[in-house]
Amino acid sequence: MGDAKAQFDAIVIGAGFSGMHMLKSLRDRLGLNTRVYEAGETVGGTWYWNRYPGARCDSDSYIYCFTWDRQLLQDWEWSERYPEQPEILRYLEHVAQRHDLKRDIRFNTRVTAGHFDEATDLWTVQTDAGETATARWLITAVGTLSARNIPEIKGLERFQGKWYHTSNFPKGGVDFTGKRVAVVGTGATAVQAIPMIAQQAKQLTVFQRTANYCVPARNGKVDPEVVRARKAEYDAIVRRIRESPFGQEHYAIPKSVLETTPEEREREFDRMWDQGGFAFWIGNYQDMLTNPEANEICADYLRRRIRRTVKDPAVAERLIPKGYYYGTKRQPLDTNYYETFNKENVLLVDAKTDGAIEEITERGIRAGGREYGFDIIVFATGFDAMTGPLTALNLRGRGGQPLQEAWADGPHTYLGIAVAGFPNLFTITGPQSPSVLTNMPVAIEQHVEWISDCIDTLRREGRTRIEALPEAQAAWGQHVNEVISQTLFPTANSWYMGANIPGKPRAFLPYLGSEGVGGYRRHCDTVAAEGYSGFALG
Ligand code: NA7
Repeated sequence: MGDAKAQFDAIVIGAGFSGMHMLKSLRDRLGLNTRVYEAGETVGGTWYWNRYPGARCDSDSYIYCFTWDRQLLQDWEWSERYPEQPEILRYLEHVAQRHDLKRDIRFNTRVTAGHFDEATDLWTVQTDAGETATARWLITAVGTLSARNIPEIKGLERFQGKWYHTSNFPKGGVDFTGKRVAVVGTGATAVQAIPMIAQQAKQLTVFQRTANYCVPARNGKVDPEVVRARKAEYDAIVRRIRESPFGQEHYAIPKSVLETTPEEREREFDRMWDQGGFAFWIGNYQDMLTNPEANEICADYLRRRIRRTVKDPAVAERLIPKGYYYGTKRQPLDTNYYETFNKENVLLVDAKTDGAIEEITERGIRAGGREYGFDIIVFATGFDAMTGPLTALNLRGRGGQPLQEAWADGPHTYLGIAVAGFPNLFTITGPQSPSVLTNMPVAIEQHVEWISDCIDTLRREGRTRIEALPEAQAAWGQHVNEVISQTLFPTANSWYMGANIPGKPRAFLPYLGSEGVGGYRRHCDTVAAEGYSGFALG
């Protein structure tokens, strides 16, 4: 306590899935004196902050967890296919206790700046608690969707009701009973929250800027026989997800949808629809995300589903996405999302047909020239994804160059894990790594393992510095862009493209790869086996 100029071997920023695993690995495997700084009051990261009603993971729980504690895979019992936020937070608390992690985490402490000293090869960071600490290795574990986006809509400060961003709900929740509520946004978060809020609110008004293609999550209890079988073959499951394209047990159908008969593909679509989760998105025909014609066939199925579910045809038409290809924005998973618009107390205000939000007034929201009155406004307006949490750290590399400046025209990284000009900095699930296109824990574990092995090697070789070479970084950036340009992804105004944040440079933020996170893992392993090719070691 009170160590004004503390010294560590490694500093980790963030104590969610990434930071907890990184601490475990550096401290208990490598024996490093490690300090973690965490802005929240406890562990959990995303699962600490996102407490909106209906918040749950979108990946199956048996693979949305740490796999490095094999005994815990046997011991832990998830209550549902996709557990809710409080249960995931309880799980992470349990892991923190089981591995005695909290003693090395400084909570309620935000890193406000950091700089690399070229003379000593050390990072120094400052915190909002007035601490200064140095370390050889600086590892960011700040998440990809943690810098919240509260849109600059004129008049918010004069609103007389209450307002919340979904990633900053009060602990203990919000009672919507008898209230007139607005939800702004219809992304994956809103799709989870809207059916829950609609059950409580007197009147719920949803402000939609872009309609989304939702597919059913199909949450529920998992058959105990299935749970037992999975536990019996966990080693094989872990091997499979680590090698898989998306860290999931979904694999594309190795066939063009254009080569199928209407009956055959309808059967497959029904199967994926009934299976729920990401099956329809990443387990679909292999050309769905590369060929406009193939994409249209899949989108047509989803449009028919919306029309079948939503009773008012005019509302259904407004809920049907237009102007972008299915799957090029993050797939929201729903539980009664479309059904919710059949309720008497739910109103859809669509920017394209009813008019966009113009301003926030004392009483509510003005859109399309009409004022809607509210007691509560919920902003489900997303995040400054992937780069936002990193540029907020105010990191300065060689010559005092700020990261914000190095990334002024978009992120530049080597492997999404290192940045030229920022030696000894590792970015877990950084931009240009698979991260958000993957079941997150799988992407995280690959990075943590690779970083640990790297630091271990450098220490054994008596080295004090590793730095991405600019030419390796440039080649990686080119590769990331080449891969994605073969797909339909860059055509959408998605947060993957940075398009949700006004003024953000347009660049595809994650790395798709030809073989996804499995192929990426093999590539990173090759880089290590080659003595860290593409890096300068000192
Ligand atoms: P998203 O997916 O970025 O969704 C945000 C929603 O808010 C989306 O519908 C946006 O419309 C809308 N939005 C954003 N800014 C505005 C303004 N200024 N006015 C009106 N509407 C706006 O965030 P989520 O939190 O739902 O999901 C983020 C990720 O968390 C998710 O993908 C999972 O990986 C977990 P747009 O589509 O940009 O037109």
